[in-house]
Amino acid sequence: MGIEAYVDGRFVPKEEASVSVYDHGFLYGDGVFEGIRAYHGRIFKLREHVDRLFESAHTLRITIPMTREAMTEAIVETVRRSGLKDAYIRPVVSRGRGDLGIDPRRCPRPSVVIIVDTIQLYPEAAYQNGLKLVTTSTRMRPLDVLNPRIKTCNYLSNIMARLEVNLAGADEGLMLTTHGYVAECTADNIFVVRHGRVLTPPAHLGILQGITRQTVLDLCQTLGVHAAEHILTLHDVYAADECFLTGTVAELGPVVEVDGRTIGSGKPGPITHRILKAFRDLAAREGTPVYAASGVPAGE
Ligand code: PXG
Repeated sequence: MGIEAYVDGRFVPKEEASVSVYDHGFLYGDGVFEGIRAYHGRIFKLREHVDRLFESAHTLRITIPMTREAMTEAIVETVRRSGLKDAYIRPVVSRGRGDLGIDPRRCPRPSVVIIVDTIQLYPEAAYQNGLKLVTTSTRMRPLDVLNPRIKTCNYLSNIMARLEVNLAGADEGLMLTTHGYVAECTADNIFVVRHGRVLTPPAHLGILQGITRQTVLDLCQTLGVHAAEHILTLHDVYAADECFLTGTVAELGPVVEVDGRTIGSGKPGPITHRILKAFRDLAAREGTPVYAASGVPAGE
């Protein structure tokens, strides 16, 4: 069975799935999206992702033409039709089809697309050997320009940063606020470990409030590991005992080098490994079942 995408209420083979060239998501990046994972036939943190999608759209005054329950069901159904147990899911809602002008009033109906596909994982070596980061000269866009909490289809500042990462031959890029505080990476949040304490930049600084980030903060509490939001500078990162990134794709990615400085022992640290294991255990047992409802066991 070929994979189908959901496009405005219809399921279309992925090769044929498309939106109009007049869609303002394409013309202006005027839209919002989510990146979600399914593990072993269960969708991880689905409610949190759907809530964030609706909140992002609400701030942009994009009225998603379906309820949260209908969106949730459409996501589950798109995965179910794919037959995939481990999947990457990409709901996208754009302003919709308009004319050649930015005015959203010309777009009567937002477009809703749900793409499901296999997930391209980081190689296992990245988890064993760790990632190398560089700080990018491209800063996080300030809160009063475009709030980074909104997961918009406009990723250009992150992409500008990613170009710098590629040029440097690094694995990921660390982005600072315009005041020089550590914010996040181009597609992940960042944590450091120092003297047994797990620290991550505060949400109010202007970052994407990652669902993996929140899961890690919650897991630390369960594990009895001290974790807190804290303002961080590059010095704090360079001097950390451990450092790791969090994101739906990366899960927890250990960092062993930042701007040519070795972090800690230069190997993924024990606290990072402990939290990664707890995260994988949680992801393996939690989540919205995709196949159980249709009578097909959501087994291994
Ligand atoms: N920061 C940024 C800027 C992100 O885009 C995260 C943090 C992590 O958030 P979650 O909720 O996933 O823990 C993200 C999200 C991709 C891709 O397909 C991934 C993201 C964004 C855009 C593309 O690789 N990650």
